[in-house]
Amino acid sequence: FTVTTFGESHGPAIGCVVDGCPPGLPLEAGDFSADLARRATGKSRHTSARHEADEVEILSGVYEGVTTGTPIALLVRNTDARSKDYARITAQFRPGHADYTYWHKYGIRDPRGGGRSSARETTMRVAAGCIARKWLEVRHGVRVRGHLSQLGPITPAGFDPSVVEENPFFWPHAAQVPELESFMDSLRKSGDSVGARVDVVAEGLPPGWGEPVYGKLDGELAAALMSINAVKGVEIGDGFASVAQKGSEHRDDMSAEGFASNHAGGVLGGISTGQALRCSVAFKPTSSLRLPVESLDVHGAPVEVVTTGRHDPCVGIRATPICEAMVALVLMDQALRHRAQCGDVAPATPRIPAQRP
Ligand code: EPS
Repeated sequence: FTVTTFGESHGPAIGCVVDGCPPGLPLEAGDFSADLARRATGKSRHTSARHEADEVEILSGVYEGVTTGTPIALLVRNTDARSKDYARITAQFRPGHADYTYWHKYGIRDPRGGGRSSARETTMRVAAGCIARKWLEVRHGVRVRGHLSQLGPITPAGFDPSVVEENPFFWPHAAQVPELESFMDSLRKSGDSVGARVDVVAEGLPPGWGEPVYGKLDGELAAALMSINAVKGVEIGDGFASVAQKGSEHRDDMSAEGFASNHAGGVLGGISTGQALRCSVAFKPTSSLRLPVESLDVHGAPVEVVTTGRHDPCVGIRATPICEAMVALVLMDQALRHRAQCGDVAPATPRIPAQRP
C-alpha cells in the first residue's frame, strides 16, 4: 500500500495516488469533505487566510461507488493561489525555510510560493488518509483520533474528548479556549509564530500488526509523522520521558484482567500489543514571519527578509487531521502486510484486554 502526492502550492492543482487499496471499499467524493474541512485554511483568524474549496475529484480506482483495486488518483484544484506575494523574495533564502536546501539540491527556485515544501501538500495526505481511516474502521473497527496537546507554553488543564472538534484548536479542555484565543491574537499582532504538539491515539488495533525488525510499526510511524512539514520530533508511548523512568516503572504489567498501564504506547518489538497506540508529534514555529531577519540571496549578497502574505502563526493548530491521516496510512499498510504474511489466523493464546477495568 503506497501513497505519493504531486503538485505545488501555487500550481494549478495538487493530487495523490493511493496504490494497493483492496477492492470493494465504498468510496465517493463526499468521504473526503469532513477531514479536508478540519485541516483547511481560512476557518478561523488563527490560521492562514487562504480560501480553498479543497474539493476532491476521484480520477481513477473507483467504479460505481466502490474501489476497484487499481490505483486511486485524487485531484484538488488550487483556486486561491497568489504567487505575487512571493515575487519580492523569490531570490532570497527565508531563514528556517526549505528555500536554501531545495536550492542546493535542485539549483532551481520555483517562484510559485512554497511549491512542494508548502504545507498545502498536506491536503493530499489528509485525502489519502480518509481512505485508510475508512478501511480501518469498516474492516477492523480501528479508530484514529488526535488533539492538540500543547500550544507554545500552554498545556491542557483537563481532557474531554467531546470538545476537541468544537474549537478551532482541537483543544481538549473547553475552559482554556479563551486563553488560547488571546495568546494567538497577541502572537499574531507581534508578527511572530509558535510551536505546538499534537497527540494521536489509535484504538481497536489487534495485537500483531507491524514488522519485527525492518519496518517496525513504531519506526514506520516515526518516519511517516516526521515527513510532515515542520515536524521536529516524534514520540511513541512515553517517548523521551522513558529516559528518566526505571524499568519497573516503564514496563506494562500483564494479567488476565488486562495490561496495567500503557507506557509502551501500544508497541512492543515493533509490533502492536492491542493496546491504544499513542504518538506525540512536535511542530516547530512557522518560519514565515513579518519580523525582519538577516539572510542571503541566491548570489550570496546579504539581504533583510520580511515575509508578507497569508501564513499560519502556528502550523500545529491545523495539524491534528494531518497526523491522524499519517497514522491511519501506516496502520492500513501494516494491516495489509500482516494479512499477507500471517493471514487472519489468531493464535490459540487468549488476547489480553487492552486495559484493566
Ligand atoms: C503556506 C503558505 C500559505 C498557506 C499555505 C501554507 O499559502 P500561500 O503561499 O498561498 O499564501 O495558506 O497553506 C495552504 C494553502 C493549505 O492549504 O494548507 C506555506 O508556506 O506553507
